[in-house]
Amino acid sequence: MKKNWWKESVVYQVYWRSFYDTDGDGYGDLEGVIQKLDYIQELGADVIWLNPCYESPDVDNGYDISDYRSIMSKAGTMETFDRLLQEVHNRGMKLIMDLVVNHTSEQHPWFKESRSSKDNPKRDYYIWRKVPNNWRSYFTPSVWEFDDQTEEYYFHSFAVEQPDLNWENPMVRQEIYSFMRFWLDKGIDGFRMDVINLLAKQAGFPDAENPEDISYLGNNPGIHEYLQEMHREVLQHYDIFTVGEIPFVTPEDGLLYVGENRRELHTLFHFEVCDYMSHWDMQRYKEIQRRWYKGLWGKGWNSQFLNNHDHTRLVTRFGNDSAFRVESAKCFAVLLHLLPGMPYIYQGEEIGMTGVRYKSIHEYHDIAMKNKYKEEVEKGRDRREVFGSLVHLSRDNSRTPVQWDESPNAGFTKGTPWIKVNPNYKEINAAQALADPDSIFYFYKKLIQLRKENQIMVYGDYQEVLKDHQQIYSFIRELDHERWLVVLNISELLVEVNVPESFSIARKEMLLTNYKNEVESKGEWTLRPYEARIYRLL
Ligand code: ISL
Repeated sequence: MKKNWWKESVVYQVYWRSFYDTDGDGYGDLEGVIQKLDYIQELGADVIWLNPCYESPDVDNGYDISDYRSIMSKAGTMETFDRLLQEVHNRGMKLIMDLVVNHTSEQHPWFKESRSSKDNPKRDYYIWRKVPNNWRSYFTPSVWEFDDQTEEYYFHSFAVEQPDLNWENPMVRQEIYSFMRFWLDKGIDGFRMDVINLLAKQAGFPDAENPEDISYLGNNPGIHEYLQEMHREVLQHYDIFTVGEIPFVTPEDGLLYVGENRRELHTLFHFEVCDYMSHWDMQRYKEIQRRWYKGLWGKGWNSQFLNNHDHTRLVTRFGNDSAFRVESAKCFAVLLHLLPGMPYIYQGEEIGMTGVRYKSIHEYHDIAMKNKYKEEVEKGRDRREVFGSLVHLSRDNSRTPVQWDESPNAGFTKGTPWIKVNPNYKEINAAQALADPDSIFYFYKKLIQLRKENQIMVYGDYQEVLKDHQQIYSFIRELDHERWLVVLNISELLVEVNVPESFSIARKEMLLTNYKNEVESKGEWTLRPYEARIYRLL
């Protein structure tokens, strides 16, 4: 297996607007990231992924960019960004930025020109049609929006305010490569590429048989030519790391994006879990891991994550955010850090932050949720019922401010936070975690430390044990002559496990566990709710 620095890294995702506010405007800022770098370093993560902080009207929290070469004033200035990058590098860490090039903001000067007249030189920077088809977008009932000025429809995969760029136009591609070089020349260490498999569109936009299945938006012919060109023109000239956000992808297709011989991307996020598995489903999860391991191992690199700024906090969605919050947070941490692939930690995950329940739709900000609410209510559905169906997976669940301490607003801001702080901040916060040697924070720290000292966590093969067990997820990682056994009880039950004799009688060393004192007799182990154990087999 080819070794690379990025394969050995742990990524910490900073959603800066909810991270730490230093100027009192209620939004986190880049200065706040600088001030908390020691905290991230203490945890041990080596790469920071910064969500978009470019100039933007902020309709979709920075994913609607109006100037690719400047910093949004809420986040700070270019001077602050340069200092942040320097400070990250001073600590031996790396910084990757979000690259959002499937679409821009409707306020981007290119779109303003494009929509101004049919013969504007930038008309073809976007996708215009006289007649819409029946596709729906991620955030609205149609991908087409009628524009009065020229009486045609433009295409948008997300909100109306996020028109899609026309990647068929070579000038668009060159503009994008040029600003990618601008950031890379500053010394950033790579990109997380937003919905990068959506760049190529289906020729002719044929109507879909089932418009609700929006997978027609991605993986269309031409996508690999674009990415290979991007690699040739830009990526290959820098020692960087790239991760593509790739919805609707199978391992077979995934390999086309991240295959080591493909000259496209290094790694990907697939969404078989986060987009489709609303609650924990053991057999399904194991099957997904099995298939992706088989599809990629030895050929391309995977990522492991169970939440991010779009996906509800993992303890709330997949674990137990009340009685077993700490146990389940640690159990999933072991899972994510021991499975093959790069682990991602989303800010606040390391202190076991939970999802949130606001009382009314007016307290939510997520454009995906608000648009869906409006759409369903306009169909005549009951408001409360629609609201109730959306809160569980609202993206705002993971966007509440990081809970730093028990002071007002969780120490996140001295002003009014742009989104309400989770009311549980007095019990769950970083100050408390840092003061408790048994905290989730220090458990993550140990896992990261373990990875730094043991390449088996990165390059070791993966083999399932107790494959069909409903509560237990167990597997072996193996590298050279070393073997580790991971045993996880992903349930609230006390589970008696008949472990294969070869393991139960084997001499083994416990490397990490989230319970004190193991309960074990020959051939039979008792695992408490969300108990996690990592053994080295001797
Ligand atoms: O959030 C989702 C489901 O709840 C995802 O399907 C998500 O919309 C999709 O993965 C694309 O997300 C990315 O691009 C969007 C942006 O709103 C998201 O924040 C970003 O992560 C448009 O740029």
